[in-house]
Amino acid sequence: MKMVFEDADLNQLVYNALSFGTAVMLGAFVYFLTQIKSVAKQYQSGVAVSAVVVGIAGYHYYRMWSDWGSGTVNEGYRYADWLITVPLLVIELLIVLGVTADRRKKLMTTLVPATVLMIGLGYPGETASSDGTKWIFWILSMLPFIYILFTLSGELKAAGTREKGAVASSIKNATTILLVTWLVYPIGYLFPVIFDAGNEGAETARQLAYTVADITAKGLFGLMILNIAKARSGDTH
Ligand code: RET
Repeated sequence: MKMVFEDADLNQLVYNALSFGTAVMLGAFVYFLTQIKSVAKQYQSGVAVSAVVVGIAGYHYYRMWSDWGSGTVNEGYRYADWLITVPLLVIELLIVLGVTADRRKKLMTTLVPATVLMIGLGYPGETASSDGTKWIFWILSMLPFIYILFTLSGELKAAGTREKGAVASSIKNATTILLVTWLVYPIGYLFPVIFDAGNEGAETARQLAYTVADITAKGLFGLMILNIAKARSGDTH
């Protein structure tokens, strides 16, 4: 078998993680599909978007896993995946957050381009081999990242205090998941920079960090979105 890494154990570890990612995303896809009708009509599109996100990710994980198995790695799948799914995650959140349609539109017109910019600026750094280039694109990508996190956490906090009971607590849970998981990405990116570029341990840590963060940011976050939508629909069990 051709391997991406020389170290067979690390190679296998990443291979298994990508396989696990594929399975979770596809399982979550089926689950979210079954849940769309369980919430009130105006929130159904939020749950549908969750399904679309994990469906798209399931395909990309399948491609990354099968490529890894044949000894090649294409970081383009990961970035193509983020390019589509990160704006969708922002949209699904805004659908269930209970902001006015006007405010939602305004937020989308700044947040969606910011997510595209963040991912677009990350890709040249991710594929560069020099540490200097990686740092430059990291810093550039951090600017829209910080803007997005500040804006979203402000909206989430406002919604958390505006709402009561089950809706408020489900919004608080979603806030925690969002803030913690999104922070993993810029840290994971830096593993090969901080350690030696080409260091297989650092590359493995990066792949595992991205995979765990993707499962949490799409799957677990999708469950939180579903909880908010259910609480809003008056169905709190
Ligand atoms: C990059 C490049 C380095 C700097 C920053 C990054 C941020 C990436 C993020 C990705 C989020 C992905 C999600 C996927 C979920 O499905 C591109 C690694 C800031 C925040 C939420």
